[in-house]
Amino acid sequence: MDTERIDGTIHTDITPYSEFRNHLDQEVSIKGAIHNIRDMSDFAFVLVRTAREVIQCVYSPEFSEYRMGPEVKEQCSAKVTGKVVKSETRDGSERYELQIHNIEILSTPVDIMPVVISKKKVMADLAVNLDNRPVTLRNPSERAIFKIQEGIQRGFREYLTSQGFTEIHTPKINFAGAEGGTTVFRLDYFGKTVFLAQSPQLYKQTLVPVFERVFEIGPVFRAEKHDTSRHLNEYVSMDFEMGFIDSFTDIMNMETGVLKNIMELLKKEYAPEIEILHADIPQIDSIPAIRFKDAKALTMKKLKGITDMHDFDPSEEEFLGKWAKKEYGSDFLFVTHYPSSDRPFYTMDDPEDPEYTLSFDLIFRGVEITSGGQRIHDYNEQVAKMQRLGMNPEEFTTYLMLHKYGAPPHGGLGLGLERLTMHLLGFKNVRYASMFPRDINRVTP
Ligand code: AMO
Repeated sequence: MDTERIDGTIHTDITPYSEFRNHLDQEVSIKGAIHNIRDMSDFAFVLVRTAREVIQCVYSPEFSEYRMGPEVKEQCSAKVTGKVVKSETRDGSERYELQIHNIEILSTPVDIMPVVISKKKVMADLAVNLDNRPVTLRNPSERAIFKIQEGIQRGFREYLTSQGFTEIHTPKINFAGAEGGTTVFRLDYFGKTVFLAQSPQLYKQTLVPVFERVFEIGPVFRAEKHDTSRHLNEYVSMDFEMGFIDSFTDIMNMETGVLKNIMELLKKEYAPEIEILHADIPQIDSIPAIRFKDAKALTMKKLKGITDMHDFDPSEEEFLGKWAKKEYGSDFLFVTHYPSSDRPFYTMDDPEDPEYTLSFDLIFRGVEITSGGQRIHDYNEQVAKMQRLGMNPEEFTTYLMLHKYGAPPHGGLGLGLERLTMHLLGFKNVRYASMFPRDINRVTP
């Protein structure tokens, strides 16, 4: 019997675009989708979409014996072989193209595209774009959004790993809702009612006495019943939790470090996507912080019709975003010491003023992207707060093992990936920053 040995060696006969400069005037092959064909009568531009670039290839009968026929059409998968030459660019930048010697078709579509994706942007309204996600995501501009999103997650993960955090994954099918309120999805679990995780809150805290510092990037679910431009029913939450903190400002400092690292990584390794999307990547040196009370006084003075004294509405956040930019030149603003009545049961009240909490939100370009703070670590204090809020501590027995058997002072935060992406890229709707958004009217594709 013949057996093969698989030793992990990757054989490839294709040359990535980043290597083109080392192969000037040589023949190389690329594989990708035929993105666009522009026939210029005696020659043709054939744009090939590879994993990250769209490579310009030029067909002319002068270049080789090969004759391009009607079998070469948009969205075919193909292997294109040709000579690397420098292309002329208006701005004098370094670009390369292929003079085609051969096109080998690897697959052929059976239907025409439902939406044109070969232009710079998808020229369709949001609903049509989302209905056709499997193809619209192939558009280089749409794809760039999610490449940037990858960079954000890498920046988060790499920075926290460098700071001694352990990456965790917590269950998404849960015995209780962590964030309270009505935004919890119920699920029939073999006859029992369980809940989809609104956040990894209870588990990430539980893991502090185990690893001291933990983080998770994962999906969370919110049964938001309203259709807004900033809410999804499933989103990606980037969470961390750290033990032995001296104060909740330790968490804000860690987040500032995370954000600096994300922005630096994007500038360094995601320049092609930043260019495609004309993204304005903020420079972060430090982030100003203002107390909730003082921020409220500011919005009350400047805006009319403010009724909620325990939180901010979107117009107040927008105002505070502009205020931070004007006063401090900062795209970010921490708002600290939120009222106790507005924060979940695990939040530590401020011992100096228990009407307020040791908590914060981070506002980025006028929208909240993070909530965080110090948690209660004392068992009796946590049980008493639950009782004060009308909760039954017995429903949280396994969560309370954290406190019962000794937890260090700790805190953490949750950062919404789509919200951060949305405001980094200047979108008006969070759905643009979600590959396959889930909202009250959408569960497909
Ligand atoms: P919170 O509920 O404020 O806090 O959520 C944290 C961050 O998650 C994002 N976010 C959303 N993004 C899209 N659609 C939604 N429906 C949605 N809801 C929230 C926002 C928000 O700032 N456990 C705490 C965090 C912590 O204290 O560690 C929590 O989940 O960017």
